[in-house]
Amino acid sequence: MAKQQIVVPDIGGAEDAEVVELLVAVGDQVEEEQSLLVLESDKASMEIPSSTSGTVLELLVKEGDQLSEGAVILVLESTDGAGAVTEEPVEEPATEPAPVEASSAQASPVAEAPASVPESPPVESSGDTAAAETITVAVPDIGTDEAVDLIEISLQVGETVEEGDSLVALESDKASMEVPAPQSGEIVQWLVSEGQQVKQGDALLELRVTGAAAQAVNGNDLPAQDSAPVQEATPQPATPQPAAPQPAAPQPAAPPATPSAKQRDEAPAASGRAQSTGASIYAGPAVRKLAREFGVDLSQVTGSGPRGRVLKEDLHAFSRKALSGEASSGESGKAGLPAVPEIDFSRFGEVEVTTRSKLDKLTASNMQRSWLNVPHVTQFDDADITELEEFRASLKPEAEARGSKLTPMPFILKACAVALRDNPKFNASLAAGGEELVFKKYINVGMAVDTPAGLVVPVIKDADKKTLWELADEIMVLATKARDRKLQPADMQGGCFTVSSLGNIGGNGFTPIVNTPEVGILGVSRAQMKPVWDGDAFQPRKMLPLALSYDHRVINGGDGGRFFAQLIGLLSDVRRLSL
Ligand code: CAO
Repeated sequence: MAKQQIVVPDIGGAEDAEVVELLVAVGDQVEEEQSLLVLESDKASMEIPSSTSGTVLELLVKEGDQLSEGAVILVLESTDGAGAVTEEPVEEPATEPAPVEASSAQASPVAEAPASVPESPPVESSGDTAAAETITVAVPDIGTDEAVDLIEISLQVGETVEEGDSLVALESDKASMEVPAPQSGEIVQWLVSEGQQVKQGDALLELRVTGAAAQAVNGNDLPAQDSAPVQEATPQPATPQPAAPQPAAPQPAAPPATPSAKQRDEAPAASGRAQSTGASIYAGPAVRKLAREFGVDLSQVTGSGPRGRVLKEDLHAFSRKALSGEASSGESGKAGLPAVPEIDFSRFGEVEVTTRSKLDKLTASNMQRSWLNVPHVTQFDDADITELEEFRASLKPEAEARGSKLTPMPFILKACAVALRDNPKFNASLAAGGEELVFKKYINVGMAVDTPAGLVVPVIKDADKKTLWELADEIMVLATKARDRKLQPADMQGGCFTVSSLGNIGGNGFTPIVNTPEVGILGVSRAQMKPVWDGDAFQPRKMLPLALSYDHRVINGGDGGRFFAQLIGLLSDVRRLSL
């Protein structure tokens, strides 16, 4: 066992990167390559992996601290026999940082990164370091000879850049990377435009470098344009670099790649502190920096760029909306909910995109409204419908003679109506912002019907007053009207409670969503013969799985239990339905 200090490795020259998340605590056992913390600089978020395995003895940093290369993060009691015994900061980091990645493969549009980071080409002084000089910056070695998309130009003509500032973002099928400025200077002219495809060696822009920074370049085999020297920049891949042990070696002249352009890290919240929601963002450093300055949580912004990339315009539009008091953009980002990132599924295989029907969209929005507004509780139980089924079978000839179809549904509707009558809270709705309860003196039961066009819920009015035959006929009429799209709005209004039956389809159970402003819904699954213990022996009984969901703002567990017990009792002994 040996104590070993773990330090911040080479993080691409980033100074004072902020500790946005600690991933380990004192006493934790960590493995080699396990991430210890997340650092965020202006350009990147990156996870810092452990260079060895061991137990965390001391944690020397906290969230919010600002760290640079070489800073001691923690002391490990190393379990790696080969690990050096040292109390000193290690000379060379054993691993390179890995950028923060999306938690799911789908969330990350980046599959893999170039295997290695090319160094900048050697640069030579022009000899006259005080003079301004224009150089042409070209696409550096990007790990492929293929053309890649130029998806973002970060600056405009006339703007000045510091060495290392992002100039453009490039994207191939496999990776996304930013091309940083090889030197400080002023943008003279862009030689490319967004959306264009470029390859290694293509001229990107002319940059006027001044003073001591002005340097001519040779040795890169790139044709000079307009007699300006051409300089390759070092690309900054957006994806993890291989975290392999590095021998002690002098640092390259130019900053090594830092993870950036297309990484998906956590956006800073309005408080300026990164959120740990796991929401992943697709945005370049320039946009991230701007978001930080605006105090905008990037996870709330819907990207309109290629593959959902958040653009500066998106950020401006978001800020305008926020200032005017509107909710954040994106359906799923409303009411402060973290937005679900849009995924380009076609990257994983063939897809077909269709427009959703109005009914589908309406159902979706009703479901979401109910789900978000109603504190749901769902209880489960089985009703013994052996006798109900015998009774139903005995009525089959009569049903056929009447031109009727007697499924379990009319019995279930009737049992619900009786239980609603005896448990009036289930037949109520909240009103006046939750200050009042409206008890309905009518008992109308909705019935979910699955149609090719979507889900509809016609309502059987005064279900308590109708006979089983009347209910059976009305079920048939309403289900047929629903499937033929003949239902009128009035057919679907005035419900007090809903029954959703998947009995003809299958399943052991499901958790139905309350059809608010109703407060209860019954989910019916497929009845099955089961062995049931009667005290002396197992008996074959037909058991009907039921799920009762209710709005816990109105219905307490006791209310739910009583309603359910009565319902189960009624279905188990249908003679009681007539009482
Ligand atoms: N267990 C076993 N068998 C069942 C059953 C159950 N719980 N419920 C119905 N069945 C049987 C019926 O008895 C019938 O068989 P027989 O013809 O041999 O008697 C067969 O399944 C077909 O029934 P059905 O679907 O025609 O009639 P229904 O009265 O049971 O249901 C309706 C009518 C309109 C509710 C139904 O057709 C339907 O659309 N269900 C889907 C509802 C839905 O989508 N819910 C989910 C909403 S949330 O997404």
